[in-house]
Amino acid sequence: MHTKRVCAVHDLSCVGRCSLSVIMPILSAMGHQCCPLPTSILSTHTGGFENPCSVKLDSFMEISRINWRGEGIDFDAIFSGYASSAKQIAVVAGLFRDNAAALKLTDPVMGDDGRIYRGCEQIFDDMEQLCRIADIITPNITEAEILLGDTATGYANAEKAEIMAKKLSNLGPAIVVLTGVDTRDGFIGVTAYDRNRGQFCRADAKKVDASYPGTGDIFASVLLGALLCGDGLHKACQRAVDFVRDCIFATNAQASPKREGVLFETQMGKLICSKHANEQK
Ligand code: PXL
Repeated sequence: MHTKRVCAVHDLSCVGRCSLSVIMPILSAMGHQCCPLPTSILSTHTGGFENPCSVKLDSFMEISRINWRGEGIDFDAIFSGYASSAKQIAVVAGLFRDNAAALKLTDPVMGDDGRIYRGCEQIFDDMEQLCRIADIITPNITEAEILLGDTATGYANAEKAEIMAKKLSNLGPAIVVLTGVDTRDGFIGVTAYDRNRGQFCRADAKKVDASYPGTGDIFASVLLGALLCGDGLHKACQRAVDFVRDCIFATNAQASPKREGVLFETQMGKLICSKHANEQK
């Protein structure tokens, strides 16, 4: 299998274990080349730190896209997430056009637990347009509600999640993976809908009473990494759910502050794929 090249269009939050700080090591561990295109650089993420300082990279992003087009650089997958301007989302749409054959995964990062992340209100409509042209989207319940124009509650059980996932796939993406679903008593996980197969699937894990920033980014990275390794949708969802659960367990065991995110570093060995490791032999 040739090494897959992923363009990851997310912010770089220097402290707090989210976005590119977790995406790059995860995709690398899973055997893929990760080329970051930072949307912004922030001193910390916005969930739990007082005053992050940040620099938007809108012009840099567009120039990079043009540079890559001139160099004939293309990608097997485009993976987008947190964006803070319409211009940044337009660059992602440009990358989608430049890489027509790529797998296009959009995580429409806008909020969680019924609350909107700072600075994300102004990009709702542009994010919805981007979701329409993606192949896979991975919203949490709050983001799904925003995309569907519903009041943000942040809560859905499996039945409600199936209805939401199907509605979201009507916007355009063939696969919708809804995260943070109350799948069954005492469990939490994802509900996925594959429109081309007309099939739903679920993956879940025993609920732990804790939530941390960055787990959505970790989930989507492992999901994409697994799909690029050739796993089917259900297996890829379960691998991603299991990895997030393991990270949360490891973090709770050390009583680490919530805003520092999950201690994913200690769990990375679980992502290394023996298929890749044996290829040099
Ligand atoms: O993990 C989502 C995320 C990404 N980027 C930034 C964030 C957050 C969540 O708070 O603040 C900057």
